[in-house]
Amino acid sequence: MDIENTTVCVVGLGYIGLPTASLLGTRGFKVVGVDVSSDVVETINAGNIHIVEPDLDVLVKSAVGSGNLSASLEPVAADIFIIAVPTPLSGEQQPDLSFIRAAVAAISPYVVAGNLVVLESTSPVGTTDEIVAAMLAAAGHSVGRDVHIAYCPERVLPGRILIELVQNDRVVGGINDSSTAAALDFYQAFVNGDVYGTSAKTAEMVKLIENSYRDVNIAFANEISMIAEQEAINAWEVIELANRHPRVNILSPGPGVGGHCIAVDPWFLVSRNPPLARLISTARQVNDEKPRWVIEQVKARAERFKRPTIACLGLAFKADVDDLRESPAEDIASTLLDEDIGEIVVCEPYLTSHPRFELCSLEDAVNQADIVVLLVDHKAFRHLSAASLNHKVLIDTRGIVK
Ligand code: SAJ
Repeated sequence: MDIENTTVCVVGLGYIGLPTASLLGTRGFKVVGVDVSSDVVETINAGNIHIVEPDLDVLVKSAVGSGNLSASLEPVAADIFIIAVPTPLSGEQQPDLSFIRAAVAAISPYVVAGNLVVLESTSPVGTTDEIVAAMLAAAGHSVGRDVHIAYCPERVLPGRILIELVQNDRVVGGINDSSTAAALDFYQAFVNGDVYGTSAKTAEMVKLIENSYRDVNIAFANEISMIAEQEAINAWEVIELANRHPRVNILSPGPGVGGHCIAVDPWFLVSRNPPLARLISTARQVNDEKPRWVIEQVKARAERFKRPTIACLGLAFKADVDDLRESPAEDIASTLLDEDIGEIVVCEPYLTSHPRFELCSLEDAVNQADIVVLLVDHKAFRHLSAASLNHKVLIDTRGIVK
């Protein structure tokens, strides 16, 4: 592929679009990133970033500085279009594909023969054919012949996005063989992992089952933790010992499943196939109900105090990120406050402020507390032991306190 003479238009400059656009820019592609927010566009054109991700600031600065990356409110003509817009859940756990529709409508006037259009947003099976290809065909484009269309799911882990964008294997699925071939050619130009070609529908389902697999496995771990608690057994020890079996690999229980992917994507499988996706749907419910179970544990422990001070350690949705999206930790701390279970003090080392909580140091939180609720396994909490917590009442939802 002639990288230097290939132009790419990336629609959506969020957690996936921006790292992808800046990576492509530093590899020599001429990239224009498109976002509906003028703040985002200005920030990026100034060489800065609006999201927190290790090393992304350096990459964006370098891509913008080299002249290979700029941001715009409107799409531009390009050889390759990448759509990386959000696909949230609307009410009743139904996927909201309006951002994809808007992105396809926005690029359609700029698409010409010879282009490749790739959807990266996590989407229900069939979206690439039924929305992207259908809309472009309805606009008069000869899809699959003149205009190639493919789906290529992102697989990167927040906190490791830049490493995983390059190292992870990728799956690309075209709406026909020539579309798959065009997409393979593009991704092989900047991915070090292997790139596998398949159909668009298969690639869409691959993405959804990856996150559903993790969700089901975590739900299993969460269910074990509730049964173990009932039996007065340490769930993490049970799982660690079971995992010594060569064919058992159970994940870790926690306060629930957060983030914008694993707590959302499995519903895309359920929504199209409700009677068939029973296990996936039940796992979602088990994980969604785990925060309430933790709250009930805290309430039960709080009964012996007149008005306990409860220290919540961590608010982020997982370890060592500042991201609060769908965070079970934040949900638990907020509910304890709403239900007035006691005085709530919060330590979240990755945030400097929070709209509901005054944040304090770990030491202050622990000193004030009658009950310590460990919600996130941040590095800063991993040295904690029962002794360092002065043997206070402890609810360790992550199983890290020694
Ligand atoms: N969690 C547990 N126990 C575990 C592992 C995770 O309770 O053993 C919880 C976390 O605390 C967190 C949630 O699950 O609340 C999700 O965290 P995660 O680290 O499992 O996943 P994400 O949401 O940060 O990223 C996932 C990844 N998918 C898989 O590992 C299959 C990532 O590769 C995807 O690119 C990303 O979703 C996405 O964008 O879809």
